Amino acid sequence: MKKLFVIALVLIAVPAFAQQTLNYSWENGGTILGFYGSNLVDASNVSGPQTGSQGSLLPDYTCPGAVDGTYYLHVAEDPHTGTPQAFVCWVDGLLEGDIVDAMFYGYDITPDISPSLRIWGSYTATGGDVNSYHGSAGGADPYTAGTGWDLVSHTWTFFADGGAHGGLVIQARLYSDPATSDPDRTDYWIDDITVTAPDHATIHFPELVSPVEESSWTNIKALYR
Ligand SMILES: [Ca+2]
Repeated sequence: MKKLFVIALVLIAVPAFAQQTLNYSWENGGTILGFYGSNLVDASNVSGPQTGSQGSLLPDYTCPGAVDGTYYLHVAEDPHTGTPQAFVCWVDGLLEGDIVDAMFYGYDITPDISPSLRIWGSYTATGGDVNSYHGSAGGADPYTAGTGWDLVSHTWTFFADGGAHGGLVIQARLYSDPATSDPDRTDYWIDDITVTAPDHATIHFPELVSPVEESSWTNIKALYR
């Protein structure tokens, strides 16, 4: 009887799928996997102190450097309009009911007011790529707290929509002030994303794109002239 009880406890303790947890903090020189909004601009891999704009209502501000390692991500909203999204991770190969947990740091020095960031998600089509948008997956209501490098996190229960959805994009959403019609721009910094997903899924983070891959055919020919 006692042995049966122990077996039952073990069965309860084992999750349905083994989980994997991966971390990425832009140390490979990557930027973003994609974006939404033509005003998501100047995605770049940076290091050390960075000074940028908070829009026309607030003075410029300076991020002291990476929260983890040496490098981190910079993006900007220019001009202010809508809610631009930077795609910082893509989890593909997900199944109905899978649990995906993600967190990253966004830099914010203004408590309770914009500029701020949020963590959000969107679905991608089964068999599609990171840009095969298939609807919002929701996200976390809280914004970055405004204390410097602030952690935002969310847990999604994957909705496969009968097999139409196969992946989840994890986004950094940008909220500038004023939300529209600002003559200035707002700069944002992001670092240190950690994602947990089932073993059968694939977690994609930004990679360094080599100059040759980015070159036009003309430039490639010039390299070998
Ligand atoms: Ca880093």
